[in-house]
Amino acid sequence: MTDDIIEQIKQNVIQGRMDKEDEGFDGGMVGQPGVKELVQQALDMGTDPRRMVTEGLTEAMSIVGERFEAKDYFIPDMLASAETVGEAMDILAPHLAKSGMATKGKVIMATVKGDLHDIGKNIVSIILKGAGYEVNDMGADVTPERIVAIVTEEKPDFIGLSALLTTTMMAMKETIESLAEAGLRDKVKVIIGGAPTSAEFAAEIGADGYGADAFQAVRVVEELKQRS
Ligand code: B12
Repeated sequence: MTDDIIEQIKQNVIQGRMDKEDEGFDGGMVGQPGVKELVQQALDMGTDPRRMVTEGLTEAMSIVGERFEAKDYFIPDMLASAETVGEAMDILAPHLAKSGMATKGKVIMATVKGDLHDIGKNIVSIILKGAGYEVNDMGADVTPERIVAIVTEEKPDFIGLSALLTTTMMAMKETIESLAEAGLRDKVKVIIGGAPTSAEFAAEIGADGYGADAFQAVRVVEELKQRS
């Protein structure tokens, strides 16, 4: 029974079905319970919320990631799945805290100073959250000073910086320099992303990693965790 409902949660995340009104990626699923209803039902049955996260949500998102890389899924499909995970995590969060499930790490996400593009950064935040990280999303146009302040206060494990403009990419370098000046550079790993950036640019400005998309963001964070 428990295995069944976890499998149903997984399949409905893959289908991007938030609730019973949704068609699903393959279509024709209106009327069947979606992720919201299934997660609530599973909690009512006493299912371990940790299993829902690891065997349901996380496994589903890695399949969505594979489909995205294979170009079977496009951004709206990936977003629909990611949003179901976000919703499920909101329902599960208080139960996870009670069950003592530690998050995999804390990530601060921000689009850098001068840049208002936040769609990609929002996707990365949702996918990292779905992968089990605690994410504090600071929004767009975030100055180096605000990043230094939040790192001092919240002591995150990672910072994810996003930039979509060639003119704002350099604010990433500025942010890293400000962290160094504040004596915080070795306290936090910095990963970057956004269309004009690259692994070479990351190395050039002294970032710890680069991700071309949200799933690579998860991969880079996991690799950096293993190394530290
Ligand atoms: C939507 C959009 C806007 C919207 C933004 C709305 C919003 N809330 O984000 C609005 C209309 C506000 C806008 C404004 C401008 N825009 Co605009 N915009 C775009 C557009 C069409 C799509 C960007 C997008 O959302 N892509 C989809 C997301 C999912 O992709 P993504 O951001 O790359 O994110 C993925 C990866 O890069 C990665 N990633 C992203 N961040 C991070 C972070 C980390 C840590 C990691 C690991 C990975 C990662 O993962 C994400 C998910 O897979 C692009 C063109 C394009 N086709 O890309 C132009 C574009 C980025 N814009 C451009 C420009 C010039 C502007 C303006 C200057 C226009 C103007 N003259 O006013 C302003 C600047 C405003 C500002 N100060 O920021 C140019 C940039 C050119 C350049 N090389 O600098 C582009 C490329 C259009 C063009 N071809 O000219 N824009």
